[in-house]
Amino acid sequence: MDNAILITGFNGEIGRQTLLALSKKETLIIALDINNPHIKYDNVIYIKDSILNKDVMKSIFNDYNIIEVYHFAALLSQSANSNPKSAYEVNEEGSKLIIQLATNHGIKHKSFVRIFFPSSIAVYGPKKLKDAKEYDIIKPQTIYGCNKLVIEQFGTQKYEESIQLGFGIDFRCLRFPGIISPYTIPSGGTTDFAPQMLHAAYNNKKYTCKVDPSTLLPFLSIKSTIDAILQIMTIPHINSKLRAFNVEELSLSPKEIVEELQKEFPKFIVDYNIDSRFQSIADTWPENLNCEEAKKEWNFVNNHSKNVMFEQYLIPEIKKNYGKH
Ligand code: AKB
Repeated sequence: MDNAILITGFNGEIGRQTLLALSKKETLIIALDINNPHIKYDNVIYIKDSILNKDVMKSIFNDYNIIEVYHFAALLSQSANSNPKSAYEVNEEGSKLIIQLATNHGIKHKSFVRIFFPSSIAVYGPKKLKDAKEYDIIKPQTIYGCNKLVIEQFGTQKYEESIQLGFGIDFRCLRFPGIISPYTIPSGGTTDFAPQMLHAAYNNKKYTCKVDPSTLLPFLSIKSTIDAILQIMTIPHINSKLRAFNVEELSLSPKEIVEELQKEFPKFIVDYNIDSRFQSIADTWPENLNCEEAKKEWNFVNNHSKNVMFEQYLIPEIKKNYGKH
């Protein structure tokens, strides 16, 4: 039986760049998404299906020796609010199924399957925290935040049971802030205005932002996101009971993002049409995250410079990316 890595939701903002990074490894990859791939890599077997298809998910674990799982398939915060039933099914039931199958697989093969789960700042609330720490009071105010918290806790519990047993899963999780990618334009999230503005600025398009210009939220570039995922998944042992770590680069408001973009794209125009469905969520998510635990437990390094994020990475990279098409 071949060793393989399973990745779900590989067409999304994070999934796509994670698959690119994983494709450079020698290991076979099983990549599952409800849509067809945009790019095909040689060492990847593509499956077009849903994580809710139990038979397909079971057969993946039966046919391959799954050693790592990167589980990105999910509905984001705004999509989850509009489709609570699907959010529950995909974000909770689907995630639990994968964690349970991975646990059974680890027990059967007397090993530990390492699982990466992307959690979110949506687990925080109800107040907008400054310097949010992992152990702060968490009362998510959205369906999406509740889904993420349930899976953080389910994965952590399965991890603890696995440690007792000596086999099962090694659950590792990051609480992601808004992610800014020069490669994809996301939709369905509350923090999507940041990457959407980057792409609008490059494409000479006016942008209407649904969040107040002064609202601060934490952000991470896609490059630092992938670096953090690979780093937490590579470290042999995380010597901590904490399984879900904060990661951020910068705390930014829409106004500050526009100012950074206008340095390079001076004609970029943004107006504001505050939408309560976005603002009410942004107001319960932290202003910034405390990343001390991540630094201590697995050497996370966060850059705090707008210059590094925008001038040295996002702007040159978006030019390169569109230049390719
Ligand atoms: C969203 O806005 O839904 C996500 C998130 C911060 O989890 N990007």
